[in-house]
Amino acid sequence: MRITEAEVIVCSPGRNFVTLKITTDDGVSGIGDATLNGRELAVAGYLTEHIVPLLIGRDAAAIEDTWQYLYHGAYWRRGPVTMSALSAVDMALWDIKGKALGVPVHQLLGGPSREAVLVYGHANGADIEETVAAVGRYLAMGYRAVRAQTGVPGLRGVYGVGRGELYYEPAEKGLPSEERWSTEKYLNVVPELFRVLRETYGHDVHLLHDGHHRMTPIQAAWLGQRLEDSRLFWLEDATPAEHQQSFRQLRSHTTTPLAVGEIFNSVHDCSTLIAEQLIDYIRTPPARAGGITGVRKIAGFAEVYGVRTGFHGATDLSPVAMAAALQVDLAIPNFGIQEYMRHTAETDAVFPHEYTFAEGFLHPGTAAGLGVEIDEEAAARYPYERAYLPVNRLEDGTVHPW
Ligand code: CS2
Ligand code: MG
Repeated sequence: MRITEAEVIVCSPGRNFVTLKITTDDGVSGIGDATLNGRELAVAGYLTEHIVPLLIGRDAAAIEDTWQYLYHGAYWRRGPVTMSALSAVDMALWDIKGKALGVPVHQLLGGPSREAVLVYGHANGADIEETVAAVGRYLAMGYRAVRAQTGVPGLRGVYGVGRGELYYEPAEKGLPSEERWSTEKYLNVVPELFRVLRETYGHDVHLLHDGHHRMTPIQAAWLGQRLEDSRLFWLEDATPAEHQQSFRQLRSHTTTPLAVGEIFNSVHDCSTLIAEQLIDYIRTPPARAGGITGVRKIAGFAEVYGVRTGFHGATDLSPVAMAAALQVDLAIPNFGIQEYMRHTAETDAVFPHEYTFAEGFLHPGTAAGLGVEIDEEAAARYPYERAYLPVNRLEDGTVHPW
């Protein structure tokens, strides 16, 4: 089965997406998500100019060899642009293999290890009261796990708050907006938020929180200690993880479970975190790590150390990325949870898919391949418009992780 065509489709049904479609001489085609929020055309260009010429004529069935060829062949390996492009190629080839064999991809990964995939939603509000009410709405929708993010008195724009009830889209058309941040003001609020949430909803629901890379290790340790009685499912991105060793300090101070990895793109970014059991969940999804082939390397390594997965699944990962993640979620033994930020109706119309939500779980469906398609005519109705993620600054103007 030879690759005869590879097409990069850029569209913007409410937000920008980049999709790679690979077609073979048997007429079977597969798709992969290549969206990198705020840098979409960098990946589209990498694919079009440097990857597509290498794909034509290759054996579509040789997935691992293609992965190694594109990973090592670049020489300048790793990095979000390179690995987002490789991720799209890999997802598309697994999609083709599943379709050619007439089975959903998880059947090629050892078959199902569970019936369905536990997911978490995103509740947010301008203050504790609003956020507690929003969590209640998610529980009423059947979610068994909810992430809670609240506004902070004295701060205007805060990560994770105020982008709508079901959809949280941080990227904005035009030049980057600027936000102001104070970790001290943030730390005044978060322990109380989760105390009230536990008082209101008890301990039978999973609660999660995203620190979004903003605390120093010792600030994160302080917060982790004060969240222990609230028994979070996880505290995510508590401190910037480029410096993996900083998690030794954090881990030594708190038993609050830790998750990290949505901005990683290879097992090398998290090998210390996993091997020293400094984290409980690794978040690097198929869209970042080199597709299904890439995350299998990370998940297999993590299994040895008792670290579970919790793949990133925000709105800027398309339904194609979600479908690919669900195939892996269903099969691997050390699955933890799947993030599920819903997409808008216009996005879902461009990417019709099999997966469905029911009572707190996603069910990937039985379609062969990944279980998702792209409606190219619908996609053409939504032209790309450059958009950027916000830039964050401390109150004195110093740039700070967003
Ligand atoms: C967040 C994301 O979902 C999450 O955990 O970290 O919303 C993240 O901010 C976006 O994916 C960035 O594009
Ligand atoms: Mg996050």
